[in-house]
Amino acid sequence: MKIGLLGLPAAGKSTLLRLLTKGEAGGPGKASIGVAPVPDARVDKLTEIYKPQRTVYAQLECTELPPLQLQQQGTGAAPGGVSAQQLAEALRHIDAVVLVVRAFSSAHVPHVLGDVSALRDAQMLYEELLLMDWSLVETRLERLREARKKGLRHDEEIALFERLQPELEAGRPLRALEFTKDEAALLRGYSFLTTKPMVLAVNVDEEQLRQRAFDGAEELAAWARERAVPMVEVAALIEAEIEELPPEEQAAFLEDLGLEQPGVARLARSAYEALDLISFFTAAEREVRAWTVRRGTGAREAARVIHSDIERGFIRAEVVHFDDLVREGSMAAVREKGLLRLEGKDYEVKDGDIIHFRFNV
Ligand SMILES: Nc1nc2c(ncn2[C@@H]2O[C@H](COP(=O)(O)OP(=O)(O)OP(=O)(O)O)[C@@H](O)[C@H]2O)c(=O)[nH]1
Ligand SMILES: [Mg+2]
Repeated sequence: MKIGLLGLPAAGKSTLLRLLTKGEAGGPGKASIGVAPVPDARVDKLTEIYKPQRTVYAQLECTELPPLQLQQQGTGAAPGGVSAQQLAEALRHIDAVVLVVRAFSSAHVPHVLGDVSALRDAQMLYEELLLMDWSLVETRLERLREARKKGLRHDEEIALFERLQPELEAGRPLRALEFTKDEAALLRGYSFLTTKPMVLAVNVDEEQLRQRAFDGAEELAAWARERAVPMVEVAALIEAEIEELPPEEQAAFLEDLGLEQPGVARLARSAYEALDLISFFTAAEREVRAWTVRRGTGAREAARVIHSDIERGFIRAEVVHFDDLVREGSMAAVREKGLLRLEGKDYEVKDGDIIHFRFNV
């Protein structure tokens, strides 16, 4: 699963990527792709219980997309950068889009449009995605109509695409529309962009973070809510500074800012949830670890994310839910109360299941 950071130039994408990936990516001279741990209080709790040699959080691959150039918006400004087509191509390879918009003001970093408006920027990015899909539909329709002149029928596809255009023009992403099974199958062949889940990251400065407000915050929140886009505020620059501190000092700084956890942690979590991913855990003295599957995955298939041998040799899954373990306090108590379940290959894994797989190879 890969998430892509999309934004105007200097919105703070690289700073965010560096934070998300704990310095693996996004720095000067570093890759623009890296792995972000997804924070999870349940994993912390299991670590407390098991005191393992190592703890591994769920992970998301994160990448910075080329900045959206303004000439793509028809304003004729800003040379350089990649073409709209190259950007669309880069976007096709990602599973969820994080729209990064800037609310911070800075004399050192001028905004490409002169003034700062997070709402305007969010709208611009959103409309760009709609436009890219609209163009894809348009190109495809032209080809299909040409083919029809030569006697080739593609009536269903033409009807579907003709329905999509006005929806996209009205600002509705394909994600919000309903399709029949056949239509959905047709669409899957195209990797449209507005079918992907989106999260909005608002990059605020220290003052805005302390005030819990920035210009236009309410309008932006309403805009995001109407589109069912989760919105997360992050203070990229300060959080990056806090990251540089020794771990024991970090908590005090976060607390001073009124934060329970860094904004970037909430961002990773939001993206994970927007992708409809769930975590199951393996827990032992050696390692406590969160594993990622799509909601609805069966036990045997889930075993594959650990190792293909476990999937192949699957016998059964011993499952206890995280909540049950924490309530009972220990695995021994869980067993005693009969809360440890034996499940077969088709058992649907639930978010928060702690699983021990029995297998032989
Ligand atoms: N004051 C302030 N400056 C910030 C903040 N976030 C990022 N910056 C600065 O803005 C500049 C651009 O940040 P980047 O993270 O490189 O932004 P970007 O979106 O990756 O930029 P491009 O890749 O060039 O499009 C850097 O000088 C950052 O230090 C912030 O929250 N507050
Ligand atoms: Mg950058």
